Amino acid sequence: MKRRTCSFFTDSSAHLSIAVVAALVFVPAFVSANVPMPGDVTAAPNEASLEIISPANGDTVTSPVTVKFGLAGMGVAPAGIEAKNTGHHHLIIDSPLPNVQFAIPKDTKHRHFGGGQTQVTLELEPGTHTLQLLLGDYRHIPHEPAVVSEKITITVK
Ligand SMILES: [Cu+2]
Repeated sequence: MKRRTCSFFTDSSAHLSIAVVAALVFVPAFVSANVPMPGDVTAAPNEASLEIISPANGDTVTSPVTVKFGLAGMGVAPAGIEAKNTGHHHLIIDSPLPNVQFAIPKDTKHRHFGGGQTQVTLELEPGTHTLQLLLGDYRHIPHEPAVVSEKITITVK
């Protein structure tokens, strides 16, 4: 009797291990894609708008440059906080708009302001630079419709 129980347990653990290995192999691939499931997008009101208050498009500035973010029709909430009609700012520097179906990349060209900041002071090399704002939800995924500013070009002396 004891032996049968033991053998059943061993058999069941083996199956469990296979399930765990399968989960480890497949789940990270799914998570890294970070695509919201259908119906799981965060809605933004149609009247929401996002702009770079300063500098202005075409400005010539000196580094460091303070960039001020202007959001209307929605509120700012820190990353990780799910609240209706809110999001946090992302500044895209010298880079095209990322695919808005995915979580926004996080690197030197895609800066996240997950603390709810509404401006940043940047050190920029002399030359021309492009700046664009994109709002992300609590998971860093753009809203539907995406709340995005015009892309501006500035020159740093
Ligand atoms: Cu973010």
